[in-house]
Amino acid sequence: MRYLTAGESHGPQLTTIIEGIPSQLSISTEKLNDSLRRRQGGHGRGRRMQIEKDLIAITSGVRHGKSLGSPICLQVTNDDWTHWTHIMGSEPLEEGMTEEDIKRKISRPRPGHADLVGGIKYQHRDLRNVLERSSARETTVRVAAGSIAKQLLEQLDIHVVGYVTTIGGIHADRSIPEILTAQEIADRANDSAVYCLDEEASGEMVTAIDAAKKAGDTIGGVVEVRVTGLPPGVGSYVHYDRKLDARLAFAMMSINAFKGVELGLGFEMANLPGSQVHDQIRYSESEGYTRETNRLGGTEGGMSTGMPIVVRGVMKPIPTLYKPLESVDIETKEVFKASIERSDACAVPAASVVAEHVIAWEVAQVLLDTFPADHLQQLKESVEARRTEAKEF
Ligand code: EPS
Repeated sequence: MRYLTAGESHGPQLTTIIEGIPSQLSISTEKLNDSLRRRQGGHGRGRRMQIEKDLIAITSGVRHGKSLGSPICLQVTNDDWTHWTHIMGSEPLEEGMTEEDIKRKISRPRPGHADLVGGIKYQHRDLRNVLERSSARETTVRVAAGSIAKQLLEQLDIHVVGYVTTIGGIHADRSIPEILTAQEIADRANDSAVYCLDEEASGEMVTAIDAAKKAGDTIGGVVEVRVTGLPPGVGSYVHYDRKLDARLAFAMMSINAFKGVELGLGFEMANLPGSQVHDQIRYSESEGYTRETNRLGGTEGGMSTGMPIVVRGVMKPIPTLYKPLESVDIETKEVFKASIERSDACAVPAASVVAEHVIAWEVAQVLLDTFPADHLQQLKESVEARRTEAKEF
């Protein structure tokens, strides 16, 4: 399984082409649009989200609601494009016009963004050419690809949910998701303005976002993704590039503005003895092998244990600040203080939706590496066989 995305933030549309989804999978446009809607939400989003209404168009690979096994193409229109047709059009400039005549040319790289290094790398003197693609707008179609993966996993009783655990130094009670089902977690996250399961912390997070916005600043946070129902042995201890935990870390770090990843107790493990880190093994006829605790976050030796996967990622505060930071103009080489027109004060809630979907994609991909299948029934049988083998082992 693989996918590629294309599209600029203020271009006509975003596209993804997905390859390797088994045939015979029911694909719901409603679920796809629901994922896109959730990604657009969350307290702290800026004005751009009032312009966009992200809706999916499926243009190949699905017929009468079912996957065909051929590449699936998903497209989302940028409504803002109508304001940018001249600035972002693909046609050559009109005769006599230069890049200088185009409005919104950027020569002032924003600290913390891809602007400066991307400009050097591709020799773009108009840094808009970098900004347009490095923008988190691209996560729209990554979520769409992940929604297809989620729909595949649901058919196998594997559920993936994402939510916020920290914003701007305010922490949710980490024990809450332990006692909830995947559906309960999803419902509770949806009820919160910041997709956080802890009601009290949610309120404080909203206040913190408002305070940051008022101060012209931005704040980051931590998101957590849980995967339940994954059978044991998905991934590999044999090859470094097939390790499930390594692949999850890659997926999480591939999200715009993410700077760190941990599984289970994560970095806290540095402070604890082995006896308080590893999970003791238990056996019962009804459940097979389980672990008494889940401090390792659901993987051992690069493979799923059968316990829930618990993976967290940290998002840095968005670097587009109303409060100016110093940078250097690439034309004049003069120091300037950047002042920005439009930004999100906090996109951590939206990032929890992105994280849920990129992790779902990665899990589906590693699952299909472990159990290759052309059609859904074949995959179902392999997964069920592994569950039985694990119990009878
Ligand atoms: C983004 C800047 C803002 C965000 C955008 C990501 O967009 P604009 O520059 O148009 O105001 O709203 O996020 C999205 C468009 C999105 O769909 O999430 C950036 O610079 O990364």
